Amino acid sequence: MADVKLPEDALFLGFDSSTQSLKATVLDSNLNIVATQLVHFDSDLPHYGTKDGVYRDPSVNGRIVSPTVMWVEALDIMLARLSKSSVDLGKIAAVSGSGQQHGSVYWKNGSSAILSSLDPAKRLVDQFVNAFSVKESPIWMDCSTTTECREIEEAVGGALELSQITGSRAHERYTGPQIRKIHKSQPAVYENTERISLVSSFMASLLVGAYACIDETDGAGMNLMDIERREWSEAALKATAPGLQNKLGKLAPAYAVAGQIAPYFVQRFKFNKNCLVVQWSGDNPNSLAGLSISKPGDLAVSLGTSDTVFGISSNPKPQLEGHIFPNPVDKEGYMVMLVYKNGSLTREDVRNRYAEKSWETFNKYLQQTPPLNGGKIGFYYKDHEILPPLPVGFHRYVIENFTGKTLESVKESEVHEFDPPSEVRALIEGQFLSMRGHAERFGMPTPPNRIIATGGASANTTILGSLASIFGCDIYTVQRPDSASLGAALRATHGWLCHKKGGFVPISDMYMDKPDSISLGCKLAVAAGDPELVSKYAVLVKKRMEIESRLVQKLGRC
Ligand code: ADP
Ligand code: XUL
Repeated sequence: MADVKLPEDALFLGFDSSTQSLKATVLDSNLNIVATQLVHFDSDLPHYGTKDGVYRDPSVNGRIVSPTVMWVEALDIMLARLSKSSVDLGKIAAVSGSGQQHGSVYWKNGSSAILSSLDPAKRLVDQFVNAFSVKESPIWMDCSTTTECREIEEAVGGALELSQITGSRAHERYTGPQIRKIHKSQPAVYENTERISLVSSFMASLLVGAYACIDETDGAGMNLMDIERREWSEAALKATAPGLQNKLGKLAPAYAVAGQIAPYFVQRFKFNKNCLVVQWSGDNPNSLAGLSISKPGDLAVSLGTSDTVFGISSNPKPQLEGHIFPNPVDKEGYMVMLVYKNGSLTREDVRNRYAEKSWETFNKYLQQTPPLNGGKIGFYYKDHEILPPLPVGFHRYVIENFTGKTLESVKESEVHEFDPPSEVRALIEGQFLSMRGHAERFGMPTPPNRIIATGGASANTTILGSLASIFGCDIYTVQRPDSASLGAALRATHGWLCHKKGGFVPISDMYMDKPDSISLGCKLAVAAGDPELVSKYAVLVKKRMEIESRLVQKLGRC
């Protein structure tokens, strides 16, 4: 990288269009964070009436959507705020972003003309109100497509076959099943759609004023892409909907440039006309970049709206559980991931019911209850869960005579409710026991070298203490918990360098002369727990996985 340097006064901008908010991180050419900004959907855009950024449709089981134009208006507000801040938008050399994964946007026939002729005198939202054939985008929380999942799996030869082709079996939230549902239930709407974007490529399209490609990493979250060849899979396309390839456009690597910023942003917000828009990608893949996960023994645990566990792998084996995506900053490598739908919103729900609506009380309860919770195990699903696929419901068990050494002679009984402090511990331990059990089953390294925690709840070190005890490793955090927008800013920088160099360069080259950069600065938050406790938790993991299998057999998929 010696021959291409980042210009000294250049800035790099990363967005994160997530479930509850649009966030931004600005880096200088030393990769230090110089500004951050947030637009919160519920409170900054109350006229859409979302709760936690979404609509839960009471009339259709499992349908969860967000109004597409709300994401556009959030960009209007974000750019207005940034341009009024101390950030000189004219100095931004490149911009990229993260999108909540799997969510899809349906552009109405003729909308490319709107994109390419934006009027800088008007807000974006006023110009895009009529651009979408589907006004409410299905998002990752939706689980209304079980029928379509089974149809797609059957058409390609089974769930494992689909996983071997695309990196995952069919999942309700994945874009392919969502597209199939629209094609089947609203054929005229499907016909009236000229382009289907992911949230990531949608936001990139706004910035370049033309349809941006879907990047190969986020594209793996659709059940449509051949993960090895990084091309659309003919079998998966055929199983999903007719004429789909034309509506999806091309795929591009995450480090590629989607285009130059559209004249609209130059005129309205004083961006430099040479500012590059680097392909946007999914929030989890960009977090991988933001946390600089580059060793197979490192795991990331993201505690955001969803909870995710991810790491890297050079040769992962597609299975029925877990997901495989191309690594957005390594041309050959992959990332592997587990995803839970019941993350922060379920923690908030239990906090509100049992801990006086306060994180302080919640933490106090966690501190005053013993590790292993006296054998009290809980399963808390405020929303239909993904891992395991279980419907809404809370399930509680007490493992009597539990010494932590063996499961012989223990008796298990179902109970209605625990005392409030035990509820809090059962919720937190339950999630981390499940993560450990499923990570082991998926072949992720346990105990990991270390865990890097991110997402909103990673600010809570009491919660992280429990993570350290259960996984038996040190827990690190980064300077800011929004690693998805930080990762996007780093990927903007990486994409800029690749562009200047005329081809892919390893992201490690970008850090060589910046050993002190804050973005890399993970710090130890909690040291590894007592090894004896770690092995006691191993016994509890076994018990939990056993109960979980029984629950799945009894209650089935959502
Ligand atoms: P997103 O997935 O939308 O990017 P974030 O990563 O921003 O979500 O996380 C937001 C969540 O962080 C909130 O829903 C909130 O419950 C959680 N959170 C924030 N502070 C704390 C805390 N101190 N303890 C536990 N959870 C917290
Ligand atoms: C990943 C997933 C969620 C969303 C959250 O598969 O569904 O983590 O990306 O934004």
